[in-house]
Amino acid sequence: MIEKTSISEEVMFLELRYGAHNYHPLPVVLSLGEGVFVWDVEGKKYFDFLAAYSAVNQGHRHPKIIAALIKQASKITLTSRAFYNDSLGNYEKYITQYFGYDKVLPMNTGVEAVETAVKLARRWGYSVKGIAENQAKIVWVENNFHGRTLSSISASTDPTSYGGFGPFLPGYVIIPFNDLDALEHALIDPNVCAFIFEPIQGEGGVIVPYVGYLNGVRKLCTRNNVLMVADEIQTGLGRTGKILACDHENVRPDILILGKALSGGVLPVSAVLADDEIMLTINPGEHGSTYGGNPLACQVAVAALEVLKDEALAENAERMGEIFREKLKLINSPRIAVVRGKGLFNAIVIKSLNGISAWDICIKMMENGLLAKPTQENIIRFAPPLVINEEQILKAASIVKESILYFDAR
Ligand code: IF1
Repeated sequence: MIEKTSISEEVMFLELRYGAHNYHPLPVVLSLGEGVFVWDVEGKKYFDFLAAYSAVNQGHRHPKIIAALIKQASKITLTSRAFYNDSLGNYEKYITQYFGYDKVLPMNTGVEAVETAVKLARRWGYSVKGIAENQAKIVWVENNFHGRTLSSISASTDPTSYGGFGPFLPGYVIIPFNDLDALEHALIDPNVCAFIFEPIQGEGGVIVPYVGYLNGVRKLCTRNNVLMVADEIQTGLGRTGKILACDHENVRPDILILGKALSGGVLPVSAVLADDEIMLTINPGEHGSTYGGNPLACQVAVAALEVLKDEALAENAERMGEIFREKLKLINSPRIAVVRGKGLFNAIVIKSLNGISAWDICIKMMENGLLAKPTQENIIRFAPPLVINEEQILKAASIVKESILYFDAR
């Protein structure tokens, strides 16, 4: 008798057979999401503790965001920037006043926004700082993640990201993260136009810099006439307990990069914010994108930003994150090397004992109803939607505890 495969197995086979093998997903097939929960095709319910890598901060299918999507989808979705549309100007006014910048350049994916920031920084370097043509340098930090395009992987120190894709973009200098001496030394070079970094390193394993680092970066960039560029694609929009991770030290980057939760997980929306001295160095026809600033994205982004503020999601992330870390630190297991994070951007570093890996623990958590995924082999990142409440965070913490202690008991 032929074993009837489950729906999940059939779906996973389709991806194996017909899709590129550029991911190794957890063996779960999702088909429904609401708030902090997702359901698989067999109807099993899970806590979503990845939130699509912080793109679903407002929770799956937030009603206000979906309503904005449906309303605009019934009018017009895409005009291109060859013409004006009646959503972009209002969105530009709203987001620039929300974050306190003169202007915004709308893009789609996070990496496109990073590319835009690189081009803006170089252009500013040439036309304002006076760097000689094609001599501009950009300083990045080790263990960064800024996306998968050649210009972003040219900054990567992770062979999994850059291996086999060379040659790489010139003019990049890479220094250690969380090291102001290294930054001070790197910025002496008058050809440096920008320092681009994540205020907390996500893919690097939720690496939180020491208090004062962001302030130090701000001072060194100002002193050396170098643009401070914060990639807040993952750390921004409430994730770390403030609207921006830079807000923890009241530091204002010269260029702010946003993405992911800017659309609440509904469609790709990213943005680069800067003041006129930087933004107006790019002239008509010198940069753009087919979908950048489309009316659907504009309406969804306004709703997504309103939800963050109206529901005080950054403040909730602060409170729920405290509770979550406290519970994780109480788990008495030799497998837990470190618990760290800020707001609802947290991770545990796993010690691999008797051959049990972070992946094995994620599989056990999946069986127990919580989805999270390892990064850097031995680190499990926990990043639920910011709408999570105390009852849910306590339940999730108990699932993490039960799943880790399961292996200690064997
Ligand atoms: C994948 C990682 C996270 C980002 C920061 C730019 C981008 C990202 C700080 C590019 C995107 C995503 C990409 C996705 C998985 C996820 C990820 F594991 F890859 F590293 F979140 F940590 N800056 N991160 O985190 O934005 O172009 O993807 O919209 O590539 O597997 P994007």
